[in-house]
Amino acid sequence: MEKKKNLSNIFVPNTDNANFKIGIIVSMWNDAVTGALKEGALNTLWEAGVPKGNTLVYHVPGSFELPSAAAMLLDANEDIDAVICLGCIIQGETRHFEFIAQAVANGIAKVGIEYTIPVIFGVLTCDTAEQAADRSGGKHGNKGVEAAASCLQMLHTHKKMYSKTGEKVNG
Ligand code: DLZ
Repeated sequence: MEKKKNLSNIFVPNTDNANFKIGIIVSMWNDAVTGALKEGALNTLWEAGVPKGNTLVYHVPGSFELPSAAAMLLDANEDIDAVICLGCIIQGETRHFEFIAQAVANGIAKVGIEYTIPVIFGVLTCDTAEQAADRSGGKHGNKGVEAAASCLQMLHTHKKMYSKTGEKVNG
């Protein structure tokens, strides 16, 4: 049998997650794909012990709106510990793709730096709809699962930084 490359096979911290409150912003553009990303992200968080009541989902029209929605959410809710942004940008006939992808990547990075909390880039940038399907529960895994795993890893790293308990390396 062909060995499938599954990028979702990454470490998911599964202890001490019960107090995390996580916002998930989902773009409605290519909603079959982003719906699958959302499902992957939510199931990963819940299976890792984040209570269902601590995962708050919001929808926006397209990926371009993800960074501003993440900033709005953090502005409105001081108790949110992290935000996962989920979207799917597919190459079309015009230059929309490059402008949107660049703005979204830069915007999401900027929100994370400004608020100094994890703001995760769970946005597919694909040439074709098939590539997007392969990465939203298909043969290349589910980017939503990876986004949730990255979010939990970053939350634990953040916690260690703020409690000044980094790993000490002897040598
Ligand atoms: C306009 C547009 C286009 C052409 N393509 C996509 C896409 O592939 N993926 C996506 O998430 N959004 C797309 N959008 C919508 C923009 O992200 C945005 O919602 C609109 O330009 C309104 O600001």
